[in-house]
Amino acid sequence: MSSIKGPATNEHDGSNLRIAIVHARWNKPVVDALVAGALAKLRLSGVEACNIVIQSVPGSFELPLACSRIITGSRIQSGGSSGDLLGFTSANPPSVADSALPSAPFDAVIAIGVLIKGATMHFEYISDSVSHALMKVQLDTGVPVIFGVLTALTEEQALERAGMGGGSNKGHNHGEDWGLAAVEMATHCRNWS
Ligand code: DLZ
Repeated sequence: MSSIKGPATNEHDGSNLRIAIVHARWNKPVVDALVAGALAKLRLSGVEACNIVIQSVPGSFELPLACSRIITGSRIQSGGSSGDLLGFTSANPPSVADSALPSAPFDAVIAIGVLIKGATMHFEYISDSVSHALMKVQLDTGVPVIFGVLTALTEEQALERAGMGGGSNKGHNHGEDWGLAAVEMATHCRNWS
C-alpha cells in the first residue's frame, strides 16, 4: 500500500506571484536537491523565473532573520512602509538570482535548511528556535513562510527526504511539497486580503 502521507493535490496558478527561496548552506548537497525540488514545482505552477529570488545564508539559524528582512525589504522596494531594515533597503536590496526583478512584495517565502542531529544539544536548540522564529515571521508579516527545514536524526533520513536515499527507495523530495505550498498559501493570502 502506498503511503497516506503528504498534502492532497490542490493546483493553483502561480503566474502572478513573486516568491523568494531562502536557504542555508549547511549540508549543501541535500539543501541543493530540496531547492531544486521547490523550484521545479514553482515553475510547474506557472511562477515566472524572473519572479523567483534565491538567497543563501550560512546555516539554518540565520533563516528567520533573512526571511524577515527579505519580506520587509521587498515591501520597501515596492513603496511599502519602512520598518526596521538593517542592511536591506531599496538602495541595497538583498542579493538576488535575477537582476531584472519586478519591484513587488513577495507573496511567499520558502525557508530551506537541513539540520542533522550530532553529539550535542545543538540540534535540539536550533530546531526549536528556528521553527518558532519562522512561525513568528509569517504571523508578524502576514506573508506565508513555508517551513522547509528538515530536522533529521541521521544523514540517511535527510537524504531520503530530499529524494536522494540509497537502495531501491530514493524517498521523496520534500522541496516539491514546499514549492506547491508556497503557491497555494500565496494565492489564499491574496484572496483573503
Ligand atoms: C553550527 C551548525 C551545526 C553544528 N549544524 C548545522 C546543521 O546541521 N544545519 C544547519 O543548517 N546549520 C548548522 N550549523 C550552523 C548554524 O545554523 C549557524 O549557521 C551557526 O551557528 C552560526 O550562527
